[in-house]
Amino acid sequence: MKKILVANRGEIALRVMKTAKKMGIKTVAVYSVADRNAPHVKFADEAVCIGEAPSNQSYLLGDKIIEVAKTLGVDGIHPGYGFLSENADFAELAEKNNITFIGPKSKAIKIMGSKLAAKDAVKAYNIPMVPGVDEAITDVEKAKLIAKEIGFPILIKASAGGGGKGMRAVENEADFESQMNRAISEAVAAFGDGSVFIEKYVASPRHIEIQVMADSHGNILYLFERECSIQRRHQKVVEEAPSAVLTPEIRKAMGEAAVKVAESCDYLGAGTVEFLLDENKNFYFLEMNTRLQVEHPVTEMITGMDLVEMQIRVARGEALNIKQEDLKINGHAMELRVYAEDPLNDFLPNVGRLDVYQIPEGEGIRVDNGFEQGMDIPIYYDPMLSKLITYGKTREEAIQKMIEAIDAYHIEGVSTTLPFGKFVMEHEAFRSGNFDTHFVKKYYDSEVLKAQMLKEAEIAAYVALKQYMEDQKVLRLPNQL
Ligand code: MV4
Repeated sequence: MKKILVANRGEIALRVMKTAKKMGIKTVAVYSVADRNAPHVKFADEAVCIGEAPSNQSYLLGDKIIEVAKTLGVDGIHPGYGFLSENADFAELAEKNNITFIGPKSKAIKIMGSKLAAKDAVKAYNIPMVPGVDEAITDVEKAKLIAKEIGFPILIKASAGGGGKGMRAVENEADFESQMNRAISEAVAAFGDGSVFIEKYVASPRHIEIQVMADSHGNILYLFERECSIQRRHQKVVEEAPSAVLTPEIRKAMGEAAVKVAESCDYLGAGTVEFLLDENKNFYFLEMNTRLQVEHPVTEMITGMDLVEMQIRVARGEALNIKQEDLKINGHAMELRVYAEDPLNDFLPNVGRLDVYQIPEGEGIRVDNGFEQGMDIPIYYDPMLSKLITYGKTREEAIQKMIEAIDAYHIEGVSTTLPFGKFVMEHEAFRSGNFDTHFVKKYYDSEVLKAQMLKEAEIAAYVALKQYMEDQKVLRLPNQL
């Protein structure tokens, strides 16, 4: 593989290109007119404008991207996350044009893109799953009987949904039929597929996912877990590895289950198997994401592996050169997603110009960033500016480092989730490790954050004033002489 096109933008496009460069592989950026001056465009060896700012006129134009790749003699396409990364037709189109799609085969993308197909694929592999049904509901009365059997509350989920889209909780039998009908019509409207199924509602779960990596020679590794329970409306905000609550035994059992999920769909490359962990530490398979995930850096920090390098190697047919026994967890990593959103105003996107933009650096700090001082944040895409990742020997060290790094991250011009990240890092429930997916809903209060921020601003003003007065003494000296 001599030349890779990165079909993405922002921090992930840069992240992928850096590894390609390290491996001696040339890079091609594609970009929209809104990203003309973006860092990923400047970093690439070649760059081609593929259209207008809206994604559906640029980053989602699979045909156009393949045309660019062919014209420039590209032999591999890395899709990053989002956009075309889990589009089976795009993966297939690349392969049809003799361009390696750096990801799984389209068959695996298709299977895991449908929750019911995924359940069906893993059926023979003894993977723990939440009690429920494993086929689309066609008979509401029959479904109601099953719901009564497993006990309310239950969840109705759209097979084509994912990441929380197309989910509906039902508290009791009386609501069952109307909720079911609503769920079906919503699923038809959102996904063009009205297949829904039901599961027992796990009330206070943790979201724990396992990173897997598969080559084309039958080897599949698990690179341990990421804890992703700190999320807001299905948007992850803080991730960490390892999880504060997994025992070595549960970790091994989940890792081996994840490997079997990968096996069930003949997986290739980097993938993530999502599980729910209930209060009794029972785990249940939820879904598999067939892409490199946003939060992959925490796994890289604790394993010392470069996941993009591994993706490229297995995509070009190399066998994985390490065994499961070679992989060890080393230390602890934390990630905060830095969004241009206002935590004091219901996390409203707060796009504008980055008047000041200085990222922290130092030992144990990694920032996967896609922006520069002076840039405008385009309104057309996800408002994530960067990922702030910290590393320490222990969880406490990683948290402390994160607080320091947040303080050293200077952004003016837009509101960001940095203060929110600090709120999480300082919260007792987070520090103790005793939290679940309801953390933000349960504990976050913008008024509390506002008070904290005011207090900090006040202290900063006093410190500045004191310094000013000290400086005056020195400055006045010559006059007094
Ligand atoms: C669940 C659940 C409780 N019980 N399934 C949300 C995202 C999608 N991947 C699955 N999700 C859930 N499925 C059962 N049977 C609770 C959630 C859920 C959740 C999961 C992970 C992280 C955050 C979440 C927030 C709300 C609900």
